[in-house]
Amino acid sequence: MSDVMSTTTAQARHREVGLSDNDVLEMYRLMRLCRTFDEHMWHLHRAGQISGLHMSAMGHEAAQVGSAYAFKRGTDYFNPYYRGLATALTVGTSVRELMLPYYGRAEDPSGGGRQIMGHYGNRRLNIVAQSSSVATQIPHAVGIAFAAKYRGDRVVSHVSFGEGAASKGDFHEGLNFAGIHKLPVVFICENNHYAISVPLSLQMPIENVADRAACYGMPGIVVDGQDVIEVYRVTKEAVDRARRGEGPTLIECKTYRLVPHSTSDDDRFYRSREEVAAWRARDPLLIARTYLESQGLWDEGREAALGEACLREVQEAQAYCEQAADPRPEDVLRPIYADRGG
Ligand SMILES: Cc1ncc(C[n+]2csc(CCOP(=O)(O)OP(=O)(O)O)c2C)c(N)n1
Ligand SMILES: [Mg+2]
Repeated sequence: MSDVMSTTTAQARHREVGLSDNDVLEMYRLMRLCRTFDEHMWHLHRAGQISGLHMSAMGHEAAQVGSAYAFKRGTDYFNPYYRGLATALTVGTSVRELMLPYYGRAEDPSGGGRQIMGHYGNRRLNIVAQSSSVATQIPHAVGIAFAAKYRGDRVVSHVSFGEGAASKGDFHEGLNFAGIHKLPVVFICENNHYAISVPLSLQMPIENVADRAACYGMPGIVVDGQDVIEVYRVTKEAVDRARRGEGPTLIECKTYRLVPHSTSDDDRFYRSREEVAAWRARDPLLIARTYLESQGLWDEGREAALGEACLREVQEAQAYCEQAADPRPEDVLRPIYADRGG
């Protein structure tokens, strides 16, 4: 694994890929906000203040912010998976909206208090409701891309998933269909090397998920998932390609989750502390921050101010969620079945 400094240069890589200074600062803010939210939810869970569980995006922030930032918010459709906290934030989900499901409140946009956390459905933002069953969002995203092409809409469909999901039939069926019909969909695999406790070597007999793209007639790209600018660069190319009508792309972000699978997991049983420490040295926030500093865009003072602002936003959301209303019993079947009126 290369060391943090080696991934950064004094050269303005962000401008070369079409990102302004404000864009990279915003990308870093989203990554930092996601991390703050994530750590806070972990603490709330351990303190017994939220029920259920928390699934963390820690370590995946660059893969998620870098990829989601390349899509057109308000136009494109998003199909993230349960680890997609930073994806949801980048698409425009507020911290309050992210937190409401943990409290089962009526205002939760993903299901009015009936959906579990980590299912980021949001009609306002074109984030499609998800099933908890791994990989099912892949055929959904392909169906959306098919509809867009059929109608002649210039919409690109986003879908993200883990490498474990890439072993399911949904993945192969989805990519095959998208490849045949040259659909406007970008498949983003966040390969964190584990499906809960199962290591990569027991999930697939090849090194790269992206190598499978060749079977489905689309480009397969491997990218350093810890480097937000690099992830943005390859995703932007794929999104532009899809919007030009040239078909799908499979992108594989090599990444790592820095914490256990969920608040119910203990990763000490299946991975060494040395391995975790080696990946912590390539924490995507550290890499992004080092880059911003090399560009003269960041310093200790700004870091401290951003940290405080993020914590305040998360604490305000918590205060709001604690007093927000529960769903009404009479709404229990809404919106499970279509409302046909009358
Ligand atoms: C069809 C199905 N099988 C099993 C599960 C239980 N499960 C939830 S997450 C997960 C691991 C998926 O790993 P991966 O796709 O690599 O994503 P990661 O959590 O590592 O980001 C499993 C097996 C499930 N939700 N759905
Ligand atoms: Mg995984």
